Amino acid sequence: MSQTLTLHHLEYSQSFRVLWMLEELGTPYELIVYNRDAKTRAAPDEYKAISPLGTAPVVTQGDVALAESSAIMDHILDNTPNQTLRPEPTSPDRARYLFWWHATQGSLMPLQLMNVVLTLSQKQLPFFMRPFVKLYVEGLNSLFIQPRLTRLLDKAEADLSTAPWFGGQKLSAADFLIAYNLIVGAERGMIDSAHHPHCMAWIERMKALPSFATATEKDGRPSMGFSY
Ligand SMILES: N[C@@H](CCC(=O)N[C@@H](CS)C(=O)NCC(=O)O)C(=O)O
Repeated sequence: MSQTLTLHHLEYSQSFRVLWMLEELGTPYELIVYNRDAKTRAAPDEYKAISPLGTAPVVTQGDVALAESSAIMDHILDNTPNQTLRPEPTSPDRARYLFWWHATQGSLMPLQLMNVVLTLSQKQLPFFMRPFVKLYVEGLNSLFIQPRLTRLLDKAEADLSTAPWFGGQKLSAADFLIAYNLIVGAERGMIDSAHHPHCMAWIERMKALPSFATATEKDGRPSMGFSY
């Protein structure tokens, strides 16, 4: 595709993944930054009008308007010659890369979202209902969410103890995809140095990339503070 790719970036959102990967690739693109609604923190109406799902990220290129982080990142990589952010199908790292590429959006993000939605929903309830709902939420957390999160984070720890990146020996698109989840997770206490030292060291390696500094500058915020 020869037309310019435009990233419509919603501040402090999952579109940071795309912004960060584009900065890492160093290929030309156009950037339009949108602020969240000051009151609701949702994407503004002008943003929702562009995105097929009303969510961030979205890119436009010619008459294509594409949503979904991982679809967008694959689309960008498909159109970037000589990039090295996906291990070749013949690479010994390929299976590991595919696992994290899909597990991030298919398993990790839904669990993190459920956690947030359940926590937030309790705050909306009338005071007298809270103790009952709290018990229900704790039950869901301990029966369903936490065991699955623990298995995933244990696997992340184990994998990062054998090779430095989620895609194996080389930095890959999987690192830029899962970075959002793990940085937010660290900010909210889901992972910490005592239990997940390899994940925390990987976050430091990611933040040391020059592309992190340029992407955060373009995002407009000096430090992280993402929301879903
Ligand atoms: N699975 C989607 C999730 C997109 C999503 O939920 N984005 C949030 C931002 S982090 C959003 O658009 N929130 C603003 C809103 O819903 O108004 C993706 O990876 O692109």
